[in-house]
Amino acid sequence: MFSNKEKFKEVFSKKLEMMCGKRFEESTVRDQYHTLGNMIREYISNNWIQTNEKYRAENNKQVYYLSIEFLLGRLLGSNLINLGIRDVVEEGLKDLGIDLREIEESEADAGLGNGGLGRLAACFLDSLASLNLPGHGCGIRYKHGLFEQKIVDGYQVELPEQWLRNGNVWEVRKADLAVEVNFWGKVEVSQEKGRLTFRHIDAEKVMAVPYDMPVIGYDTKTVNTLRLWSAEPAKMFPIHKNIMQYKRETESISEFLYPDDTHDEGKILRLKQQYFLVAASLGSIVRTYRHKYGHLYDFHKHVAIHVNDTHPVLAIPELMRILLDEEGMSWEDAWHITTNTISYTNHTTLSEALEKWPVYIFQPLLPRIYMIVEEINERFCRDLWERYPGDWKRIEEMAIIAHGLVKMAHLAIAGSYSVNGVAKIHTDILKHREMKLFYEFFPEKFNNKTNGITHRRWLLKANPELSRLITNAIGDEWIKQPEKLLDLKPYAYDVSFKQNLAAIKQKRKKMLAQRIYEQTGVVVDESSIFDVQVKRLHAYKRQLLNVLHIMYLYNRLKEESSFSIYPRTFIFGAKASPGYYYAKKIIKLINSLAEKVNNDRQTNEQLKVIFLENYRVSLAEEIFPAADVSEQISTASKEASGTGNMKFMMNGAVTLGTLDGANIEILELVGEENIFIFGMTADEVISYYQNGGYHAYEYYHHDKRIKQVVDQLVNGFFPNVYDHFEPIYDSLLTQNDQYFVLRDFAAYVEAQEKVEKAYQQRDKWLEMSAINIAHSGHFSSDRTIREYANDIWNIKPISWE
Ligand code: DL6
Repeated sequence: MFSNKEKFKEVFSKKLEMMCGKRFEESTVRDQYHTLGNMIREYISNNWIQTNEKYRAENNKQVYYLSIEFLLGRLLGSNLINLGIRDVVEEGLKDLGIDLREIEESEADAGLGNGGLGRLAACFLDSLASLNLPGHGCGIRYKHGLFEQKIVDGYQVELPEQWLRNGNVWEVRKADLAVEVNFWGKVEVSQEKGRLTFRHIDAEKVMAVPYDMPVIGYDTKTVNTLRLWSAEPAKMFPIHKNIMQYKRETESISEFLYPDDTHDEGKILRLKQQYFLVAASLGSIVRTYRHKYGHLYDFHKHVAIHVNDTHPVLAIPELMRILLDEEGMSWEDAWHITTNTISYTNHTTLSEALEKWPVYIFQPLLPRIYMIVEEINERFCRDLWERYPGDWKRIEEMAIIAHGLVKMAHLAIAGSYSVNGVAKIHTDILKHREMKLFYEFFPEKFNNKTNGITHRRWLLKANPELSRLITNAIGDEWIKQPEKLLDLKPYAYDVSFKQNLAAIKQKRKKMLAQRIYEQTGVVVDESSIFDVQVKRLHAYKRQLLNVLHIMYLYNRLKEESSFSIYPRTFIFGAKASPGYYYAKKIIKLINSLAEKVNNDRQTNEQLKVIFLENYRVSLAEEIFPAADVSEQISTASKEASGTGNMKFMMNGAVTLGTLDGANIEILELVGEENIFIFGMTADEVISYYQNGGYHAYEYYHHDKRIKQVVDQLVNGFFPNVYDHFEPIYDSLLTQNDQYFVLRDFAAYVEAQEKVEKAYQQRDKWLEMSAINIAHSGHFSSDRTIREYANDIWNIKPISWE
């Protein structure tokens, strides 16, 4: 049906009439989207079946990637590209008077994630399938993804997201593969045939119903599966409970994506979500496995289970439970299998994000799982005692359960065979600081896997013009082998290549300017520098530093008649967790600044501030190709890796960043002449923390520029919000600026001046841009996934020959 455009047109119009029950001429964009989506599903179904048959028939080891988040974005466009049928479809639709882009834009973003962690999981799925690797995603089918952000009067307002409102054309409900998950109740212990037996009784049962989504590889027959679990009432509902209440409580498990990864609310629901994901996924993995192999003694030889951060770490006690209680194995055998099956990625060292569950919540909700965690803890502490006899302090610090809390990262490390960080510096901080004691005890488990992004979505799909330019220069091998982008390096000195590069950037800036106008009503200068900071709003990411610098520029433009700048458009996009008061203040601050600056006729030809609401994957695809400057200005040591930095780089933006996360690896690749690095190092930051911080007041008093902008937060500079920014002011002065905003201010101003100068040397700037693109292949998630496959999971590609 996609072999040529005539065939496509015929099938498409017939199918549309059949599916929608109306004449083609009367069809809406939604009808067209559904028809096309269904055609693709039909088209890939044979490959999907064959891939699964291969996995069943062959003895290839499989990996299951368990993640509480998969931030997929829109799927139509990337599926068309991966299948190599986008051109046929586009042309066919054009003949029918339909714009494919309009159809693509009608698709809701599948926003089942908060930010970097969830988007990484989505990139990994794309790479697994494209590399023909047997890897499947397991997640939750949240009815509502990450909230929709509206900006009202400068404030963030959250609306429930509705990605399933018009159905999900990519999913298949598999009700016959549902798994029962048990909560609450108690454990009955008895002696049977000379051994202790544990039975979880009086449990409240929930049905986990899988919805499978195809993960289509690029230019291959491999179609892997993302299995998302939905919570539904079980047939046997608890007799002691009101049925409506039971239904509500059950369904609430998969109703909302947990709004944040750093600020815990609704603890019981969150823990329920975690166990739900784990029990459903393991239940189904083990069922498939038993069907094929019978017993589970070689489970770890055929199956790898990866836990993406600590959220799915209950996979460890759950696998133990299955092996002990269902398979009747000894503790030693079960532990051997479990600790050779599970691997774990750490994504943060922020202490508030390291999950700890109060025992008083954990134990009653998951009584048998808690018993197993207790036993794991006891045995682990005994091992520690043997190695460090008498060192109570160390054992207390490393214990899995201590002071009434279950420490999930400790459980993850003790119960897995591999622990990886997501950038070199992050892994070093884990090994030598945050998880130092664990590294000393289990040095062989720790390893680094620097993050990556799928170049298919973030370059091929998001920036087709740039992709064509690259292909014209170096051929199309880079699409399958992104490291080949390095062949572009000589083109950084090629005049005509750079002219084309500039023209493409300009085109994308024009498109973004149009989007900005539609969304905000503000006209921006398309030839200004597009300086972009898009990411979750968090104090450590320091959107505030960016804001204070803009205020400083504004002040100078107002006060010094001889001062001028190269026109600059500062663009922000960020969602703040609904409960994160401070972050919401920063959003209001950005919007207040935008209002002030954009409406000042004295300055607004040189300076504009834009806040694009509802930052999400599809908007990101419009922003990255249009960016000149990529703001990666977190407090050194705080950003584990960052992946936005890689997406900007791949689209030719130049990084302005601190020595943090993967910025350091970008620097190593492009060289210091092709990046703007400023600010404190991680060692400096950490040493300040160890010595009780620094004196923010000194910077405030000694640097007039700082004093002025900080005072402006509270002195009426922002009309109508007189005391609104006091908490921000306090965070800098009263609370001594824990993210070193004032400390790094001068260095940031200086780096920004360098950026401005460099941008005006057009030829040099384009050279920097091209060098960045050339080196970005290293950050393809294909490289990252190959490293996971070879070093951690020990999985091999399947062959279609
Ligand atoms: O590894 C993906 C991504 C990193 O790039 C970011 O630097 C890091 O902040 C993010 N971590 C989280 C933490 N979630 N929890 N817990 O999202 O992971």
